Amino acid sequence: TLFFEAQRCFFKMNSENRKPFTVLVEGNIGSGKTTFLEHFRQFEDITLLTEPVEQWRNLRGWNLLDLMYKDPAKWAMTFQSYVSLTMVDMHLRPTPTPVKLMERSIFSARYCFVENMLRNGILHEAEFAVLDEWFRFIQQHMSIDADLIVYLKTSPSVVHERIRKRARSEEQCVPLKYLEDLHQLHEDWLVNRAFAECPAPVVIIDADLDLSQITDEYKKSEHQILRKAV
Ligand code: DGT
Repeated sequence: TLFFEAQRCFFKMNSENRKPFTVLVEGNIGSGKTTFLEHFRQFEDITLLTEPVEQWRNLRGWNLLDLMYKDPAKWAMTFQSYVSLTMVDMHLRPTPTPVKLMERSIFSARYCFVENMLRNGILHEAEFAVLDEWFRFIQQHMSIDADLIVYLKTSPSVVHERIRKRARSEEQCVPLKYLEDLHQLHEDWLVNRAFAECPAPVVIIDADLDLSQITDEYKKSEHQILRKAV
């Protein structure tokens, strides 16, 4: 019995220490990341980490997302440092299942949003330097690896229209140019590989399709995600 007990403990330790197969769901604002994650709610053995945006809208009663959109020069640094914290929290969150799906990551925060804010002068170079040092430190010292990236690829004009329709109050002044810039940065990061770091293989999904057709598109990626769940 001692042998069996030891064996049981060994298996338990092993399954607790085993890292989940981690999938990052990426794409422009309004590309349907939340809908994609919700599609996988029907399957067992997957942990879904959705909507960090709700935390950004309510930190002890403060709506950081709104502050950032209303006065970016003043609030961008504060907003991005909180985004980094919520992302690290998701990356490190212990997961009881063999598969973990995350909406966005610390990588898109750095390579798309922070990069964009640096390029258009919203972040001072000194502020950027601090955020980038944090990013590098986190990369070196914390376990934030991913196994697969699902890139929900869209056209800026399509997401612009979706954002207008969903009417999230903070986003009413988001111009098409902003979505075009973010689109290009997603492409540079995930398709053109312009940044040193692309943390995992990328699956591209055509996310311009509307809701009635997109389920078929989502199904195409199911096997890549689910076969890891066994
Ligand atoms: P979905 O489900 O694809 O429609 O996704 P969304 O649009 O609900 O979620 P997301 O993360 O693309 O964007 C949420 C809002 O937060 C959006 O107004 C853009 C903003 N946002 C997200 N991440 C960052 C970031 O790292 N920096 C900045 N400045 N804004 C961000």
